Amino acid sequence: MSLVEALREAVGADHVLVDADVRRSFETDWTGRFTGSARAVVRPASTAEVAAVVRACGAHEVAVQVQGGNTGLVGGSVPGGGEVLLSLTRLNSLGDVDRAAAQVSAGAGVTLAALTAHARAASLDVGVDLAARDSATVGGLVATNAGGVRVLRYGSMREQVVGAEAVLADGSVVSRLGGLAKDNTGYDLVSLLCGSEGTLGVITALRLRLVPLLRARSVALLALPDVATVVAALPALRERLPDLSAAELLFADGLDLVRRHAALPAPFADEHSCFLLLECAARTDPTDELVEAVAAVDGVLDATVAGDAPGQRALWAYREKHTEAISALGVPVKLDVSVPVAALAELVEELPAAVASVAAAARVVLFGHVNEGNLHVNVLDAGPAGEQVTEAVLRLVAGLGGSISSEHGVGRSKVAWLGLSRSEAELAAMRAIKRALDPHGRLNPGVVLPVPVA
Ligand code: FAD
Ligand code: 2HG
Ligand code: ZN
Repeated sequence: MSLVEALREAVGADHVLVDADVRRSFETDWTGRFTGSARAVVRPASTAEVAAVVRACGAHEVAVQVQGGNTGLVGGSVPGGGEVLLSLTRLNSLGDVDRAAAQVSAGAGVTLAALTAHARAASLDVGVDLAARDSATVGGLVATNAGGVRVLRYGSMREQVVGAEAVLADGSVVSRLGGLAKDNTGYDLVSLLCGSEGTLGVITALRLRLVPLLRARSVALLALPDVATVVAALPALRERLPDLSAAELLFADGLDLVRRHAALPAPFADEHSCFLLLECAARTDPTDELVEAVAAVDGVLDATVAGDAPGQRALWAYREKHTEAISALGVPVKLDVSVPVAALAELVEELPAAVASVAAAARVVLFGHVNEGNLHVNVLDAGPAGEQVTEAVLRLVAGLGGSISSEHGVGRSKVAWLGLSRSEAELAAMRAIKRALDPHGRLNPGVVLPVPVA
């Protein structure tokens, strides 16, 4: 039996897409920077079908490219060339919310928006939120250990995971969906899958922790002179605001770009260079506590607080529209780094010169999640110097004791630079784990680790 015949037998002929035009949207990533051709796109609807696909690919010695919502920003969701692309969006079942445990089971292909709506209907909420919520799937969020705008309060995606079901490279299924709050029975395979970017197993379902639904919100946008002032304000803000859920950093050039892209008004009468967006969420209106805390911040040049939902959405738009506004201007070199918070001001100060030293005409747009020292570095108009820009930025970050990937993952784009953030001993341990679980290198070859996994 040919591979395509075996795939049709596994998932049904309607869900094996071989036509080049139909495959195309699956083969290019969200940024438009990464593309690769797949032998076929396969759309299974159950864990058993995923296992059958993985076994069929194994029998034909063909690799598998795993894909959820294809919103990843590091090239890890599209083929290198010649793989079978396994799209998981049909694994979209949602279990009843278990209110006693504050947990829910979800198929890997459920979008973050669908999960959130489901949790909220049961008066609970999802701890993670990010702008790609309408397309990003829970499988992808766990596979990348996504962060987003509420890490400050609830942690990254790993912290929301109670259990998982996954198909391993040999087609076997591991399943820990029982929802036990305590379970110390050896190696934590579920945790290992978090952040493994599809290289150790195909996640098919998850058991997720939910958080209280806090309906009362308040959002503030502060203008401040510089990053050092923002960072200096953080400890007092965290102390005074037990309901603090988000602290996001913006700069004038990014804000201008978003305003032009989305036709938004200026937030303040005067021009300012640096902005901090804060959100508090609570059971009762947190506006007064937020206003008092903002008034006590040293160095505030201007501030606006929105207590009502439309005003809050308007302030969040300045932050959330950065990614699409940047992409509307071209394909950026997209870097996602973190440094110790104490080094963030130094990083922001040194970045433009580091980029200009290798790409004089490049335009740098910065924003990020300030509490975690997480800076998103988007470089437009780098021309042929994309790799030099990457090297200059990542070496600067490593020199400041930072990470070359804060929340988006390694994907294909950071593989060559992993040694800047991981020691040789760590890399050897990672390779050993990969070889043990995927000895033939069938799952997402070229993602996280180079091929061959020596
Ligand atoms: P994909 O893009 O399809 O895949 C991402 C990786 O996970 C790939 O390596 C893929 O092989 C693997 N994978 C996917 N599904 C599975 C599965 N079921 N089993 C095993 N492996 C799998 N990220 C953040 O961390 N924080 C943000 O704030 C944030 N904001 C974003 C805003 C926008 C506008 C966009 C476009 C992206 C943003 N992202 C953010 C990046 C992206 O949304 C996340 O990385 C998300 O987790 C990807 O989910 P996905 O379903 O789209 O996965
Ligand atoms: C965000 O925080 C995302 O909005 C996307 O992580 C970052 O576009 C980016 O560089
Ligand atoms: Zn981010």
